[in-house]
Amino acid sequence: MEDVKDMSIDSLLDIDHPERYLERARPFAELMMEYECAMLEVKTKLEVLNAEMSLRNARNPFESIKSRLKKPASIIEKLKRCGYPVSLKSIEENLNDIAGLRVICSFPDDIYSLADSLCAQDDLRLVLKKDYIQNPKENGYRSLHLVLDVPIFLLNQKKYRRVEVQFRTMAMDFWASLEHKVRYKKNVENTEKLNRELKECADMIALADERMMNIRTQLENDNKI
Ligand code: 0O2
Repeated sequence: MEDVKDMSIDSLLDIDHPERYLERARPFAELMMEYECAMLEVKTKLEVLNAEMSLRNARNPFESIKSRLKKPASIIEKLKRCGYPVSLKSIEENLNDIAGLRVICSFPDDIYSLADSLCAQDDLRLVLKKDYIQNPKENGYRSLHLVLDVPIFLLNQKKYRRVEVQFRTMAMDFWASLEHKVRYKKNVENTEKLNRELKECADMIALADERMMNIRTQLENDNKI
């Protein structure tokens, strides 16, 4: 019998036989549960770092964490768009961002402190690091992305599941939300002009982030005992 993990999702959706569909949907639900557990593990790790760093430095290294599991429709759309088979095995092998965390920091240096501390944890495996802060995208997008393989301990086994963590300052996040809206809005007039303006805003934001960080550093130095 064909392994459910190798079956295409179209053939899993056997609408004439709902009982078979429910049976086959279980492995998908299990896979999503595992991604969710991995996401929770990383979220907890970040909260632990937040607790320790805020005690040491008398301020929080991040303002908030958002988490999301990619929706089934987006998963299928991405697999198809990238030319990958639409199956559970293909999700595991080809997609890095089923489980995603977004960590919003006040200052750029906190991003690197948090990311370095996270990567130094010996149970995590760093799969990929994309530094769009040092190397912004052409459109001005800035964030630090980590892809981590995270161990999860289930009833009878240990597995690794992948989690993407995006670190941004509040200002970078503000920019990315607006840029995302512009990109996905239909019937936008003069896109070129908007993109140029967005790029200028991204550069201003990067400068403002840097200057705010310098002010904070000066305050900290002035108040050192
Ligand atoms: P959503 O809804 O945010 O999840 P990959 O993710 O590996 O398929 P890629 O493009 O190499 O492909 O990944 P990359 O560059 O690490 O970017 C993935 C995610 O970063 C995107 O996810 C966005 O969340 C964010 N991102 C990357 N570039 C931009 C950008 O130019 N503008 C904005 N606003 N966000 C960006 P998704 O899947 O697009 O969407």
